Amino acid sequence: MSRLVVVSNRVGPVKDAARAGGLAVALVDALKARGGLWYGWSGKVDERGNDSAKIEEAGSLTLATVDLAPEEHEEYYNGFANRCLWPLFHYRIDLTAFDRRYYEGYRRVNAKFARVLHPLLKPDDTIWVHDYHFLAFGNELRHMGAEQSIGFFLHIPFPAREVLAALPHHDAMVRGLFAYDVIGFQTERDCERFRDYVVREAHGSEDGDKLHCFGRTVTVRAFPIGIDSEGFAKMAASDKDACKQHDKVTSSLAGRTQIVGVDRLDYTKGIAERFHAYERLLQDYPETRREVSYLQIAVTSRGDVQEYREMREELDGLSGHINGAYGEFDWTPLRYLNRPMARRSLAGLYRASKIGLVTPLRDGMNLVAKEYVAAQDPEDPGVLVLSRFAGASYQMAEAIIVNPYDIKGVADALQIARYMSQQERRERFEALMGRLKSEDVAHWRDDFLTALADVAERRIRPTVS
Ligand code: ADQ
Repeated sequence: MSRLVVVSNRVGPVKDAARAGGLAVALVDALKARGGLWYGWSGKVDERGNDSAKIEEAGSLTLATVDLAPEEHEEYYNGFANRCLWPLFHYRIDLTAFDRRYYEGYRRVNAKFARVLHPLLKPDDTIWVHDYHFLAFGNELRHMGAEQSIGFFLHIPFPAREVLAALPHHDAMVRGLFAYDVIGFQTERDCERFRDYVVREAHGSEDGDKLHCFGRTVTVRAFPIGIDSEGFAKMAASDKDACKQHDKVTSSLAGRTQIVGVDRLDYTKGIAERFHAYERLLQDYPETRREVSYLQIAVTSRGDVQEYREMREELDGLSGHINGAYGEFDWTPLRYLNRPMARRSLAGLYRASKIGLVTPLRDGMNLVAKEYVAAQDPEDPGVLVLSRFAGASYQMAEAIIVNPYDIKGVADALQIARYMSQQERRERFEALMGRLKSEDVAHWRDDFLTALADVAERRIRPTVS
């Protein structure tokens, strides 16, 4: 088997991946079994922004990282990746910064990452590049003469053609993507949008799961990312810390129904809309007061970006308002905590919560929805209320599917979840869990790497644009 080289913006943390969000969680799970090289940014900003990799061993993995110079961090990471691509790909054109300086910085940093990795590569390596930070990376690597198989997986949604066309360099960006051999998306919908762009905007053609354009051919397919479902279920049921957390939460609830939300603090996650929906539940169904308790855990991310600071202020205000208006001396309707939790404790918390509320406005997949279900007690499972705009909704039809913009609809769904019979909860859980097990993170990894290996066997070496 050839060596696997994974390229992603952040490398690790191998031990506490949850702090770094969904992508790190998935990659640690995927890489641990196979070993290989994991390459990306060190997370450090250094005046000199070094141009060579720091190599470390971490169990079966080798980690290779580079630092960024302050202006690289500002233009590539804060700028183009997080203030342009992230909002645009999540349909927030209103929050998108179209700054040419950011784009230039992004191109330069993609080229730098390629330049530093190139001498570390072996001829038969398989390279798997991740996410919107590296749209241009494969093309840069090809320019340096790399002939290895290179696959790309996008963790966030691919936007509709008209939305993408708002990006001044959309054509160069899509052309660059054709340097990859396989392009993977989270859902079939994302593939459809990509195909639509390539065929209608770039005048390419399709042939099954192949797309021809710019004189090249790529395989385009959906590979819905999963979690280590069995491992997570086992942890929730029997890990010492998970059980401790479960018991602590259960006793503090004194028989109330807990609704739980767990997110990175991000405007795509729809947390403000969720707070409004909860308030609507308390308003429209007064009997829920004192009977429910909503716990929202939101770990701060991208604190340097203005929009994120503003959102934090808005959420602080809303949570204060709800508790001020509805709270009692002995009942706090909403507990809102800005901190990371250990994965084990999170598993126990999910299991102690009768309703999982996952209502992003847009999300590539959303792993919290999957973790919540995997953590449930099969005999007496909780109910997942899930946004139709999370990629996960296409695999999780047995959740209560909601439109997160429809505040009243979400409040009603919470009420339906509260009264759902045990029999129905079990039936829904069994269907969901069955699919979570067969479409887990190992399946995602193997499926993608098999597709890449298939292409490699038949491939004519790519040329550069
Ligand atoms: P994220 O946007 O980070 O991921 P998500 O898929 O929900 O979103 O993953 C978040 C991860 O971080 C989960 O594993 C969760 O348990 C963990 N987490 C969140 N808050 C936490 C907290 N307070 N404490 C501890 N852990 C916390 C991106 C895309 C998603 C896609 C993933 C994977 O935006 O759409 O599902 O990558 O592809």
